[in-house]
Amino acid sequence: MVNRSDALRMLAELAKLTALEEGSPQAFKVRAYENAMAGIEGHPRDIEGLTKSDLVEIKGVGGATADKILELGETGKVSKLESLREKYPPAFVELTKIPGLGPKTLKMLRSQLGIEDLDGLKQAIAAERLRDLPGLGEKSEAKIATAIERLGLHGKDRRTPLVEVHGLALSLASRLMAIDGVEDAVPCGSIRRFSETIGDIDIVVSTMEPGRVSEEVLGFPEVNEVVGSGGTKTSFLTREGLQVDIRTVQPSQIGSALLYFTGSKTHNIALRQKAIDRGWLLSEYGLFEGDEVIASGTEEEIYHAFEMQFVPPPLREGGGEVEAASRGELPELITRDDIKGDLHYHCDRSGDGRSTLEEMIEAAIGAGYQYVAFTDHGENLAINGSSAEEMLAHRDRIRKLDESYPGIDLLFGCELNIGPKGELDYDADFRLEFDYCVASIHSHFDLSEDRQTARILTALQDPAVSAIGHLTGRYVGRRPGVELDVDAVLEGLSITGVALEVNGALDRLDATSEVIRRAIESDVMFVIDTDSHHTGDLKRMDFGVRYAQRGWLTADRVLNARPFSAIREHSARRRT
Ligand code: DGT
Ligand code: CA
Ligand code: CA
Ligand code: ZN
Repeated sequence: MVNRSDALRMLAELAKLTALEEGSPQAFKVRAYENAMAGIEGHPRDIEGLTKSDLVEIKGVGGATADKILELGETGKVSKLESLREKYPPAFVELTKIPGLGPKTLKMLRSQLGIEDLDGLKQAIAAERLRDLPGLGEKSEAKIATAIERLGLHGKDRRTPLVEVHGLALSLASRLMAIDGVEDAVPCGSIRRFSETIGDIDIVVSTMEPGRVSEEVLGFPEVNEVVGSGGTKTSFLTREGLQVDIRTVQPSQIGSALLYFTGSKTHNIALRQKAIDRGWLLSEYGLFEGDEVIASGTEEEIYHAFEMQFVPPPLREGGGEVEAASRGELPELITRDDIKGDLHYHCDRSGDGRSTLEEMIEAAIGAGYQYVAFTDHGENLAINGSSAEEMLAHRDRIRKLDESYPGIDLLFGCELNIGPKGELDYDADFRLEFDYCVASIHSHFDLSEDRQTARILTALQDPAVSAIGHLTGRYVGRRPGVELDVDAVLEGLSITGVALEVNGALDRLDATSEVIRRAIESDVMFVIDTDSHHTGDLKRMDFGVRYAQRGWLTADRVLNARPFSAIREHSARRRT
C-alpha cells in the first residue's frame, strides 16, 4: 500500500533523476512530476488505496504518474525509477547539490571528463580541466571549488539537510506503525529537535515483540546495506548512504527512551548529572533509585521528577534550557494554535505559483486562518514577477473575493525583490498601493558583507515594507546564506519595526535559529510564514513554528499571532 509520503518521495526522486536525464530541470517531464507532487501534497486526504481513476482526479496527476504510484504499491518498486537509478548512482546525483552544477553541466562533465563522483570532480578541478569546457571558465572553476569546501560534502562530518530526510522518516515511522504489535514509532534525535541538518535518523519503536520488528525492517525497500541487527537495535544504510537506527523498547519505557534518543547529548548529560546529584540513575530504560523505578512511561514524568518544566524537543540543545526549566522560567513558546494567518503566500499570479487564488483562499480557510496576504512576486523578478498593470487587475480580483469569502480577510500584497543596492520593484508611490509587502533577496548572493548589509538596511527604510522574507537566502546544505552584519540588521529591524520572517520552507528555515534568538534580545518583531506556492505548502506553518521554537520564540513577538486589525495597524504605522 502506498501512502502519501511514499508517493511523494518516489516522485521527488523521479523528478531529480529525470532532470539529469533531460539535461534540464525545466523539462516538461520534470514539470509533470512536480505538478503531480503539488497536487498530491495539496490533496485533502491520503492517497492510500486509491484506484487509477481516483488518482487521475487529483490535480496534476496524469495517467503515467498514476501507473507509477500503483506499480509502487503492487511491487514496491518502479521500473522507470530503477533504470534511472542504474544510470545515475547516488555518488553522481550528490553533485547536483553544488551551486553552479546544473543538469546540463553535469552531463557535460560526465561525457567530456568522465566525472562520476566528488573525488573525480575534485581531481578535475585540481588538474584545471573544468576551465576549458564550453560555458565554464577559470572563474566558475574557482567558484565550484569554493562551493565544495563550503558545503562540507565530504568526510565523516557530512550532514544531510532535514528537507531530504523528513519525508523518509515519516514513511519509515508509518511503515513501522503498521507492524503487528507496534504501539508507537517516533522519529527522535536531531529530527525531533527540528535541526536543519541531520547526521542520521533515529526511530524509537515501542513494542513487546522486538524480534518481529527487526525481521520486518530488514525487508523494507529503503534498506540498502545492513549495518547491524540484533536484540533491540537494527541499523541500516539507505542507497544514499544515510544511516537509520531503529530501536525497540517496551511500552512502559517509551518515555525514558524518547528522552534519551531525542538528545541532544548535551541536554542528556545535564539531566544525567541532575540524577547523579540525587543519587539516582537515568538511562534509556528509566529513572531509577536503586532497583526502584521513579519514572519511565512519559517524558513529562521524568522532568517532573527533577522538579523541572517539560522541555519541548526543539529547545533541548544545551542552550540554557535545563537551567531555565529548573527555575520554572522557560518561555511559553509559540505554537501552531497561536497562528492566525499567513503573510507570505503566493498563487498562480506568480510564475512559480501552482494554485489559483480561490484554491489558496479555500486552503487558508481550511487551515483555520483569519487572514492571508497574497504576496505574489514583484515585477523585477524575472519570469515569476507581475507588472504594475497585472497587479492592479489582481487587486480587483482579491477585493471581490474578499467580499465573497466573509470568513477570511484578504490582503493585496507583494513580495518585493531586494536588488543589489536595496532597490525595490515599481516606484515608491505604487508600492504603497499594496496593503502589505514582504521584501526578500533572490539574487546577488556573493556580495561582500558590507554591501549585503547596506542592501537590507536600504530596503528596510521603504515605508511599504512590513517584513523581510528569508533573510539570508540560504538553501540548507546547498547554498550558504549571504554574509551579513547581523547586529546592524537587527538594529535596523528594531528601529523601523519591520518584522523578521521565519520562513517555514524546509529547505530554507530562514532566519536561522541563532539569528532568531539574537533578534529576540534586540526587540525585533517576527512573522512566521509558509511562502506557499501551492495548497500543499500550507503544512510549512507547522515547520516554521517548530523551527522558531528552536530560537525560543514566544507568541507575543509574532505579528501573525495577532488579530487582523494588528496587521493593518502594523503596516499603517510604517507608512506615517
Ligand atoms: P545527528 O544524528 O548528528 O544529527 O544528532 P543526534 O542528536 O540525532 O545524535 P545521534 O544520532 O548520535 O544520537 C541520538 C540521540 O541519542 C542523541 O541526541 C542523544 C542520544 N545519545 C547518543 N549517544 C549518546 C551518548 O554517548 N551519551 C548520551 N547521553 N546520549 C547519547
Ligand atoms: Ca541522529
Ligand atoms: Ca543515531
Ligand atoms: Zn515568496
